[in-house]
Amino acid sequence: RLAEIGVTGLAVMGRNLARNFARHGHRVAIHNRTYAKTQSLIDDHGDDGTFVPSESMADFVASLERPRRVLIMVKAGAGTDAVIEELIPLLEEGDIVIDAGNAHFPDTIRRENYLKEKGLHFVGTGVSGGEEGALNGPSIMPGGSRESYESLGPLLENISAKVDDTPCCTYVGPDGAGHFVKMVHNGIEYADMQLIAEAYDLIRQGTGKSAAEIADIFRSWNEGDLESFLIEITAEVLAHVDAETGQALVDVILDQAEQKGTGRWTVQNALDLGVPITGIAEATFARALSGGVPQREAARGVLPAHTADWAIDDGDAFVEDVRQALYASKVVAYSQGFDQIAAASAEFGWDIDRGAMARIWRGGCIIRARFLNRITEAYERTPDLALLIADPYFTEAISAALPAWRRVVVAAAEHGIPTPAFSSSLAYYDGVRADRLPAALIQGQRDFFGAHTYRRVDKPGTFHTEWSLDRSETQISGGEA
Ligand code: NBP
Repeated sequence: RLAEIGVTGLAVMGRNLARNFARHGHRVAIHNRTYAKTQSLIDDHGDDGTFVPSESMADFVASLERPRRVLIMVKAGAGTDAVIEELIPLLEEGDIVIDAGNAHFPDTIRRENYLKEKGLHFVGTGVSGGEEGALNGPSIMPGGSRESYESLGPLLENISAKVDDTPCCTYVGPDGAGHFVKMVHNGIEYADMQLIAEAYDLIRQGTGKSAAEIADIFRSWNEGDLESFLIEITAEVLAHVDAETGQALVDVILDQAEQKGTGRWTVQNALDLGVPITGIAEATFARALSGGVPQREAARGVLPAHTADWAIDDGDAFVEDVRQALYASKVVAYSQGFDQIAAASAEFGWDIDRGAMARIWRGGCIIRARFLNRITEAYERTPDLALLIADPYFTEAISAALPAWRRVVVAAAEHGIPTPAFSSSLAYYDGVRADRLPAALIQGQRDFFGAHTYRRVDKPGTFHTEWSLDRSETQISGGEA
């Protein structure tokens, strides 16, 4: 019998995805450039289900039923292109090539176009949840043609995480849509992690509590609105004691955050689309700042703080303020991420259902969280919602948290605690709700030095003031309607 799906690329991710398919009763063809990995999968986990191993790509392809479904899980970039080139001559019209690696979405658009010319379907899919998710149920975000989803979707839904029996996998949209949504997911993950780190830092510096005590606080937060995978693992990390020194592990880890680049892609794309995703951007820059060793060396002990001692009378009240500030900032970061998805969806014609994206992020992935249900409900109430935080549920929730949020940002500024994500989220909130913004002055300045023109509040058209002449105003375009 032929295999239903094939997986090529059997490092940690591919190996676990193949095992996941096998455990769900699918016959899985397996292949890896270096055969040893294929053999070790059979040796170690052959009893997970039915594997059909092949040494050569030709045998691998020949072992698949038609239309063939070939899932590539190799190192993103040149590795993916190399495998695609190898596959093309072996495949036939209507076959489906799936790239489940972390591809950048413009590459996915390019590959989809290229394979379409050859009569092949190309599905770029986001897969989140790391090693563990790949084995036990990831969140899956497939793009590509709807037609390919008919044949592939049921298999992917089978192996995905389930929340209330609903698969954390759905069709996202054409060509690069799936990888795009995965990219924004990762950006949101950066923001969420930075916000949690700021909350921890505020409590640590504000109250002097130990890492272990703060672990208990995060454990209790995980019972409420903030319940999520990231809060849960934060408690685990903070509670962990280093075996060598007996100190909290977090106190012996070097404080320089690294990144693989998806946060950077998210911010670069947001700049291209002109969407303010301040939470994600600040989180990405905060990692860069932490790794900016020469600058930190030059500043340490030299730049003054001019802060007074921080004496918090009521530690519990402060911790509760931080919890509320964290929740409000987090909602803003997600709201911004969903704005980016909406903007890209319009730009690329993807027609992405944002509520469905929140739904498939509820399980399997790193940002899985209880409050994603509230986001899905908000987009179900109003599918074309312009601003997530303007949905009544979130407006109310942020309104309740607002006094605490302002207190926390003030305290952080007064005591010299860097809270770029908390502070910028609050600035975004105040900016987006403002009746008038000082952008009017910026337009005036632009007109002054560059004759860039401005529009007026009281009549249509564009205008220019003759700044260097008599300062009279000229109408440049538009006019009485
Ligand atoms: P790696 O990213 O470490 O890639 C190793 C695999 O790529 C091996 O199977 C290797 O074959 C193969 N490969 C390479 Br490298 N170059 C190749 C080429 N030119 N032709 C054919 N095969 C090639 O594996 P991974 O950590 O399992 O990640 C796989 C993908 O999943 C990546 O895109 C990664 O970004 C993504 N990822 C996602 C998550 C997540 O949470 N979603 C986590 C980790 C990774 P070999 O054995 O012959 O060297």
